Amino acid sequence: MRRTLSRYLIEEQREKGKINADLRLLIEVVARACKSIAVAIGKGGLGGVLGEAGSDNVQGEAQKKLDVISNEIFLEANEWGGHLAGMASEEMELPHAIPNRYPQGEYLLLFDPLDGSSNIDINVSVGTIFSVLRCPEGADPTTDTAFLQPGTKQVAAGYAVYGPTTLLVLTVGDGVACFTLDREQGSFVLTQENMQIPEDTKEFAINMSNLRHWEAPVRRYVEELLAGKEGPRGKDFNMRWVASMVADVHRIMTRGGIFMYPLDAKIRDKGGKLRLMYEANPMSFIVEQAGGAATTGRQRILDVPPTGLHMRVPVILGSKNEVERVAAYHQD
Ligand code: P6P
Repeated sequence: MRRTLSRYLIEEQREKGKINADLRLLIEVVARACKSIAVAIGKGGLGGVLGEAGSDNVQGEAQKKLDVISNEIFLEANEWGGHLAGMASEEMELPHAIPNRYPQGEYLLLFDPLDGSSNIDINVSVGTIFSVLRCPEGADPTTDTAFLQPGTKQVAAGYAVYGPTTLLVLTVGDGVACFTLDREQGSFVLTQENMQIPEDTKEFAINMSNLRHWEAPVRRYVEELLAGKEGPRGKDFNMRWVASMVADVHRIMTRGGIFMYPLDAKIRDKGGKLRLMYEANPMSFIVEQAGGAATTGRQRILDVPPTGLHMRVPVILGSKNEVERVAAYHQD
């Protein structure tokens, strides 16, 4: 019996009391937005949506047309439902207020509408990452402060992968479920429940071109992996780097591994490459719910106190035993 996303959410709400009707609506609307993004991406060169938008985002990065299109899809899909107090996006400097003509809800939605967009023009998997927080009582959702909560406060998180299949991976704090888009029916169907990341692995993911810029603990860890069977680890390791966080994380969710975007000399002044609020926190919530671990090297990512909406952090996540080893090397 096929369990669609809607049925799974109804069960989480009615049988397990894990979510309420507003959060269920929020997740269903986000899933629908991801379907629209998948359609836009799927058109590729035929839809006139490839290439640069001719604008820069708050990070000073050139926006792709699809970055802007995906962001618009998220805003339009989510502002009328009455489930949100506000939204924040990698593509917008300030939070997006819900227009007065719509009712306000209790949740805050943070998202990277299209992560890995540098891969779009070369037809490599990209994705959407989202995180859900409660809006604090009396907080003004048009200012950053309402959003600046540690990752432990997330009530839901997920990502969509736009690849050979379109997947939605979701946690509401009750384990991790994976849904595959049935393109004929247009519905997400549960294809894996209670995803678990193996605690050990033989596969690591890092951009090796930054090796000379890494801090000593990361260099030590990676050099030990490269030393293989003859080295201190006593086994050979394999490497994968898609350079699309959603694709790299989904591989780890599926077969284990360790993903690292550590601090390096080039990005030290920015605090890291990946953003805490809508990349590291949602992915860390999902990874921990699947029995994995996620650290900056010095601190559990979900405990990091945010100082800004677009704050960056080093990210080391995946198979628990490997992540803990890297954290231990940072203690030495
Ligand atoms: P690099 C994509 O631009 C991204 O934000 C993540 O999805 C990905 O893991 C990382 O940057 C890739 O960075 O330095 O290898 O291009």
